[in-house]
Amino acid sequence: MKYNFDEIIDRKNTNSMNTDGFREYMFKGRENLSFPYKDDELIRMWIADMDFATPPEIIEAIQKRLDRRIFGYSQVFDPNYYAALSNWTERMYDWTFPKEQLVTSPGIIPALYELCEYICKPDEKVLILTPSYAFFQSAAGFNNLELVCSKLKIENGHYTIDYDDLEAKAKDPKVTLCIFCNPHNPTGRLWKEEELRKVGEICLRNKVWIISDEIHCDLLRSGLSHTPFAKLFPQSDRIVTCMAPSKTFNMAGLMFSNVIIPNQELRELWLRRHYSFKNPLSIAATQAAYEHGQQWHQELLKYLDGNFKFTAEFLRKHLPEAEFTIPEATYLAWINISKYISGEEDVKGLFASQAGVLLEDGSMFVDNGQGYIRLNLACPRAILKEGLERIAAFLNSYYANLRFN
Ligand code: LCS
Repeated sequence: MKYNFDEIIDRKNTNSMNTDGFREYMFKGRENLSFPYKDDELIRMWIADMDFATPPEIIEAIQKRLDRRIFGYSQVFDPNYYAALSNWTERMYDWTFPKEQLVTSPGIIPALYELCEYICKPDEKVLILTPSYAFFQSAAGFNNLELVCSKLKIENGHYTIDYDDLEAKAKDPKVTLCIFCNPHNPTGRLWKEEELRKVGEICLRNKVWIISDEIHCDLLRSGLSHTPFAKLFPQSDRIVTCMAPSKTFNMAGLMFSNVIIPNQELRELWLRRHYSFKNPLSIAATQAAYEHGQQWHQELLKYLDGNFKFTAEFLRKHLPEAEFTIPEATYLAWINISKYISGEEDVKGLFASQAGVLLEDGSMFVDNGQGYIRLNLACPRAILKEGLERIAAFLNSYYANLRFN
């Protein structure tokens, strides 16, 4: 390995949400909540960023741009940016798109907020699959659009789409947009071509736009490959693709993402309304990620494979009643712990205060997540081990107490 994913890096006092902002985000209104651990002794497995250093190739590119010393108004003018991104999508997913379809955004979340507004009329509805990343709901809600949920089905730890339910909901003429997570957060499903085709056919024949949020598409178990939704429907201009270097290369704070809008009218509306200036350091960093990040990315996937294997073995041994299948995608473990703990209102508070672990529970996702916790495994193995040990000790004693009482 050229890169060291075992390194433990101090993130405290860097204005990081993960270390410095968790109280406000997770325990709003209860910021004085006290835990038996000091803040920097908590094991943090919640927000979806990584505890690994951003690749040195990216940091060097930022340094090079810093050396130019002037940071005036900037946009992406250099054609090498598109070349870098489309080479990446070609190599990774055997797919590209015309240059003019590409716009950029400070993030996928702000893009979702904008796209909901541009695509939907005020009385229309947005369709999502649940459990869902909560910001899909927020993007609809912010635009006063009603949310319609189709629950994923689960069988033997494997999530599938309920096509009949999806079709019934897509048929509502007021449903005009589906925000689809490809691959899926939090379940980690890497959708097969056949599944994407079925969803696409349902949406398109019912005149429902699709935003395919593909932010997790580079975080797959080694050997697997991602299918961009739009690749399967080249004749349609109603599929918007969102991709970003933020999750893949751990640079969410640089606020730069790609939005591919094939529909000319929608793109023109975006270009008229969207605030178009960009952070020049982020442009340099993103281009470098796509140009020089491949080896780091391959090693990252290997390390994550190891973390998933470690977690699956640990759970089998120490929490045998937990239901967990290694996901095909994301660095997130979605674990059913309902045999150990159920009916608790504040599961994340319980884990923080009793186990000293910050994690997200099913209630932090939209619908259909009861009984689950989500662990972020993108951390050095030693931290992962400590986190899992604390979780097991807490759940086993909680369970023993329940049975005893
Ligand atoms: N879309 C999905 C599906 C995500 O999972 C996330 C981050 C974003 C968008 C955020 O995009 P950004 O605006 O940063 O470009 N997911 C997170 C999560 O599950 N916990 O913390 C962040």
